[in-house]
Amino acid sequence: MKVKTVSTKPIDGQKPGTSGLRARTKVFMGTNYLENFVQSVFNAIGGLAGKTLTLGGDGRYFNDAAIQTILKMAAANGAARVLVGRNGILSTPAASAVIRNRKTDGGIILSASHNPGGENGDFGVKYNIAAGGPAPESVTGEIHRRTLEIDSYRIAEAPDIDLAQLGETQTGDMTVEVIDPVEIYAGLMRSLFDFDALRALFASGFAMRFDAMHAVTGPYARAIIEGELGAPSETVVNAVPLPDFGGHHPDPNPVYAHALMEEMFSESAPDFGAASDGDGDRNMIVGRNCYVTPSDSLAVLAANAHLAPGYRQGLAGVARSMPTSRAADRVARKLGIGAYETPTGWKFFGNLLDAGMATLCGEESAGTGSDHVREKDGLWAVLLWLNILAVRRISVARIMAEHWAEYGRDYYSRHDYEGVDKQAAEQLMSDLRQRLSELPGKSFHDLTVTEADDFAYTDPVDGSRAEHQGIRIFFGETARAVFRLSGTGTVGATLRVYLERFEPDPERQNDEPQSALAPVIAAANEIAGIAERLGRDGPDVMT
Ligand code: VG1
Ligand code: CO
Repeated sequence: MKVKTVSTKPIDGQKPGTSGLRARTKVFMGTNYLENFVQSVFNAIGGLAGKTLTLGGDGRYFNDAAIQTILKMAAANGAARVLVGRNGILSTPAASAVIRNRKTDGGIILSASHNPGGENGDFGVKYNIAAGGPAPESVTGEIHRRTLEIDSYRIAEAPDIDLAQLGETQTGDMTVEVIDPVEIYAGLMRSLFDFDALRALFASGFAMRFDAMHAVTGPYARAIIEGELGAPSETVVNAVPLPDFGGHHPDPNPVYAHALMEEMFSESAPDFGAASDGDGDRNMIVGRNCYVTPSDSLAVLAANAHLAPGYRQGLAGVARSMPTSRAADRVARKLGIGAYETPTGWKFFGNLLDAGMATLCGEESAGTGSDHVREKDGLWAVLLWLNILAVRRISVARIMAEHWAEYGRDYYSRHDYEGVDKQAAEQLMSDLRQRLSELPGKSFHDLTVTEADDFAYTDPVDGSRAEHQGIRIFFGETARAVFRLSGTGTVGATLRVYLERFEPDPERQNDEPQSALAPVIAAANEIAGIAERLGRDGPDVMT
């Protein structure tokens, strides 16, 4: 095998964000862009000599070419073995499962997740560590440092590998093992859930719609929900992954998964609906006439997880990202288990899961997961819901009503201002930061600020610290507004405003969230001066 050392220069902006490096697909396809970043990853982890890697992606445009490049670079950098999903496909949770099950030294996942794909969409690269989860800040920081000093990369001059055939081939001294993308993952799901009970549920006529949004979960959902659990063949829709996700935004929320929402709120709605995102780590849960917010979903799963075999022993603790509503904390308190609040992004859950401090984790952005892998896992969340429904045999709406009656309801919404001027957004945040100490005691739209801070987190396991993780404004015990800038966008900036209010009274738990939150929304807008500073009348997306 001939190895080429190619001279290169650092490229601006190769700083991993909330979840890996993301950029426009055309930027990734530009000269040395992918190669620089991948070589920087290899450099940051002390080289690849003798190591094994897991490799796969969500199938978006450029996935296949990028995989061939990375294989050649891995061979040139001395890797011993790379496990690749057939046709280059691995969902993010499946990649995590493969890293753990086959004990590879780490993995590379190609995805920009919920961002649109295609030649004019986005592409991304994430590096996961041997525990199976996203690289922690110490590693992503080192990767970034390496991108700033890179002067060459190594690549093998070798033919492309046929990734359509399962089995092993050699590239020089490196073995490429093409694996079934579903098998290890499906085995893990079988070990956690009562598949017999799920089969009985579907056999009883329980109807479900799963919208794979033309993204990577299609093949997984088909194999498990239709194949193993016997759901009718029309259960999974948009099941064939497309390089541009059919031109859609593969983000499972009521705005982008509106077709599913319409069906679930129609006369002929099935019992249960779900959707997942580009790389299969997010989930949306919706019952007949009943949308479940991700924050509520985490709380319901925590309260009911013991009904599934994999969690029969109970939970060690529940962790949520800071902007996620405090509904899960109420369940943890009742169960007498730990509740943790981490910065946004799955990488912050890894230590809690490794240390056995948390069993379930979740984010308001539709990510839920457990210690079975080290990523959020869309299909897992759907199967856990199904297992709970199979045991309780009541509707999703009934589950929610009972949950709120017991714990109270946390009205919740996130307002996104997308593609706004970066400078204006950064200025808005820094001005807010400056004013934090003067806010308490002031009133806005009948709400009085009691506390305001810039969220910082000290990891309880390794003591590492993350600062400036979002501005929290508390209005007493019950209401809160949070402001942060997105770390996954590729154009301009996205301001996220997270709004919540607790309602303990069952008589008042049936309002429409935007109206129930109206005072918090008005106060948040006024405090930050959103309209004047960003020149926007309202958010682009409300979830
Ligand atoms: C968003 C979400 C965050 C999630 C991240 C990656 O980040 O808010 O909760 O972990 O996406 O999800 P940000 O920085 O844009 O708010 V995924 O499914 O895109 O890997
Ligand atoms: Co995702």
